[in-house]
Amino acid sequence: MTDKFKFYSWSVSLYSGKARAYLIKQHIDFDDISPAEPHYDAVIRPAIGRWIIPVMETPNDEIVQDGVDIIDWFESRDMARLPAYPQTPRHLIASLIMEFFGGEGLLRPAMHYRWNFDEDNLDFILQQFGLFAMPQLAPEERRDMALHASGRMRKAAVMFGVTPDTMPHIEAAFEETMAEFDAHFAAQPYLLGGAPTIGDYGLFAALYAHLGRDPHPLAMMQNRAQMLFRWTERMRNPSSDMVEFIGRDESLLGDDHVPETLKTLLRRVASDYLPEIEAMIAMSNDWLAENQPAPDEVVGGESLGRGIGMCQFEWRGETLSVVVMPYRIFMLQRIQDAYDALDNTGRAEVDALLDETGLHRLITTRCHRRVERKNHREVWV
Ligand SMILES: N[C@@H](CCC(=O)N[C@@H](CS)C(=O)NCC(=O)O)C(=O)O
Repeated sequence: MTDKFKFYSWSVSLYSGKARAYLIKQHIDFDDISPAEPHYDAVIRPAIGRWIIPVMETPNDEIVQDGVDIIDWFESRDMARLPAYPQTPRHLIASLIMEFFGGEGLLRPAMHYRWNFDEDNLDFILQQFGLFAMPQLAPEERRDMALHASGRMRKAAVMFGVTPDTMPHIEAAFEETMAEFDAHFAAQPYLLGGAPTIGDYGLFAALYAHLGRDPHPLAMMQNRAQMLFRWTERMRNPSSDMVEFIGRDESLLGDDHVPETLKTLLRRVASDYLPEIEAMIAMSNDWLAENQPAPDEVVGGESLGRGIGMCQFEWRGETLSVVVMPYRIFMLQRIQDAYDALDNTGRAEVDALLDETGLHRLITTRCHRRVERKNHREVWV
């Protein structure tokens, strides 16, 4: 028995970064533990029914899977030093939108910049994957196994819409996005002022493990988006780490204010992610009508698949074909639920923000069935 939380994770893992940044910022006493530890296969994996990270084990041996569930475990117990969910309407909705964008919407550039720049990245990636997955093996054996395992992840990049035709667009869009983040973090330490919120944690998923840590995109960020790079550093620091913002404290911007630089980022979500969300929901609704999953049926079935098919949408003059993953319905619901829970005044304020940034369809584009998390899995309700 220990008082520490155990955090099963890898530094190379996109979703581990989201929950780890939260634990660090809340000053939670935890240890990072590799899923290569025998306890993972003996206890954790049977309990959650699949191999996945991050997983948290509490001092009372409770097992919590999924970045959202780990964060909400602390939030629902009032254990947060800096609450992740803002109390004011515009801040709450903007922050949840950025959480969704960071964990799901930025996966295309995250996969592209990890897997398609072998000259700069491959030695580092294989060394790191081997090191974390198989620390007990000799370095050269680790590399061979990591190389073998990497084939599946390269294929996943294609499933997210990374193809020779789309690559130039993914790169152009990410360069623009990086500049927009850089402008925001030149003016604000975090998304909403002096403290991180759920949007920061979600963004940290893609913007750290892949885009702010793999050699090629890291060099891009360090050379061209230094204030974004500073934010990735800040998000790993238990202090507020905002030395360059003289006189700021750990409070959010007053009056529910959404700065122009954040509105620009919301417009980016509208241009670069909303078309995919609409296509994903349309496909999911068709799929639901045809397949009629029973209530509580595990999404993806017993095969443990995360996708239910592919959808197509237009973006920058290309037709993209991407996997439809119901976890994203769960993430979209979080925004829609928060919106539905607002009073009339709050809703009107949020409506104005969404209209101004082209994001109103994020609220009106709804799946006919809900996706919830139950027994560490996503299920159809
Ligand atoms: N929604 C999950 C996603 C976790 C996830 O996809 N983790 C990746 C590593 S970043 C993983 O474990 N992949 C294993 C696999 O797909 O087999 C969360 O937020 O925890």
